[in-house]
Amino acid sequence: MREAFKGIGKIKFEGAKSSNPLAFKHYNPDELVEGKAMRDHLRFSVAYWHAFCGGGSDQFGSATRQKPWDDGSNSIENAQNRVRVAFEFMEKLGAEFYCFHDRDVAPEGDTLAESNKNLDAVVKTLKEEQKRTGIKLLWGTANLFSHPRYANGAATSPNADVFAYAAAQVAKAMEVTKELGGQGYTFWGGREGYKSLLNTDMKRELAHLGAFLNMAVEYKKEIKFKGQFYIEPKPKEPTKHQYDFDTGTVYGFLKANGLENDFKVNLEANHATLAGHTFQHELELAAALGILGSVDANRGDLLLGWDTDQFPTDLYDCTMAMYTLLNAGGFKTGGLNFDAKVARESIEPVDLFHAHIGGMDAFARGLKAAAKMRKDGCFAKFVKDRYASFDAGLGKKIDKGNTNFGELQTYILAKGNPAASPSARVEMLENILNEYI
Ligand code: XUL
Ligand code: CO
Repeated sequence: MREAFKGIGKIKFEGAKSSNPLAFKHYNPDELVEGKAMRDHLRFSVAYWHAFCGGGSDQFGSATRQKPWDDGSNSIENAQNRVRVAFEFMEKLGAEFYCFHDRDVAPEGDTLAESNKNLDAVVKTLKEEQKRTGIKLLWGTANLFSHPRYANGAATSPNADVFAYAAAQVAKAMEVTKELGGQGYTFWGGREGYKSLLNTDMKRELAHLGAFLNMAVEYKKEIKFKGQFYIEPKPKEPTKHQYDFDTGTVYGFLKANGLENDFKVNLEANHATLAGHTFQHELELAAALGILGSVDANRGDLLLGWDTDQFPTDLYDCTMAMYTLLNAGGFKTGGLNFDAKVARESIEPVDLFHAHIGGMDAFARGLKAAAKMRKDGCFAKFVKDRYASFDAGLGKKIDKGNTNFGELQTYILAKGNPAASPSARVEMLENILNEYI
């Protein structure tokens, strides 16, 4: 096959002093941080849909991106060729994982049987390229939101036949994910939500979603797929309200449906901010609940209220994300998947490199800063001291669940008013954080 990214070689680590825009300044894959190679901490993944399918169109204008390798057709040959281009890109970039939706990699046919056949043909090429390069599948997923049949949802569609179609599509997507050695499988509830409550039976839709995911767990066992299941929360867009609103909502839903041991969350930075949270908030809560799985690495725009999926470059965000991740023990099956797209104005193939290099360097800096914060331990010590009253005496009994309202009443009536808590030192801590960035 002809080289698609001509003139661009393997992206190398050249260090902070380099002025080469096509080199890493901070991401040095073999460098050890806390005794582990950066590549194994960060587990970078390329999102197939944005990187190789998206053309840069938006609601006001058509595609702008130059993709000289793409003949614009819906043929299997073009899809297979796109796979080879993708692996050339990932190999040159040094990304070790990728993620895809079924309909990104292979064209949708007129029937499900035809779509499955198309998928099988492209999976064959994906398998060959994985073997050739050693690049692995972080997770696979099914696109249950683009086709008009899913306009009213998939697992929460009011049409039982659409529910069945979605189940069959997910079953096939799980099978190919297994075939490709995928380490996970993601459920993003594309249109699982509503536009209007005037036409929606919410109780019934939530029950259907629970049933759908329970059947997916059953099928996973049936086909012996060992990957991790993820739910990707998002509060809105395309629907007004999406049922997988945020980590807290997803956890409640999993518990209510007996699924809390079968799923973790795949957290996306831009989805967190759409939900009115910081990215770190979502990571911290997921870690506290034991469901932190994987990350869709991107960022939103403070001035735009939708899912802009920009490449992550905010050093505070990347540092705080890595701080929470390291404190939680790091990724097991998950990774940092760049669910991000180049700007509509960034039209040349080389821009895909600039975008990913920037994201990888930003997270590498975040990782190093977070490791230093952990080594110095000043934030951890502050937090530990702040809760010291729970380490002994009555506080310890509260922590262990060994007391009751009666005892607490007697205790505090005898003791009198609590002493004022020491200063929370918000500004001092923020100033210290700045020293690490
Ligand atoms: C949409 C989104 C998806 C999921 C996979 O906002 O993030 O691309 O990551 O379906
Ligand atoms: Co995503």
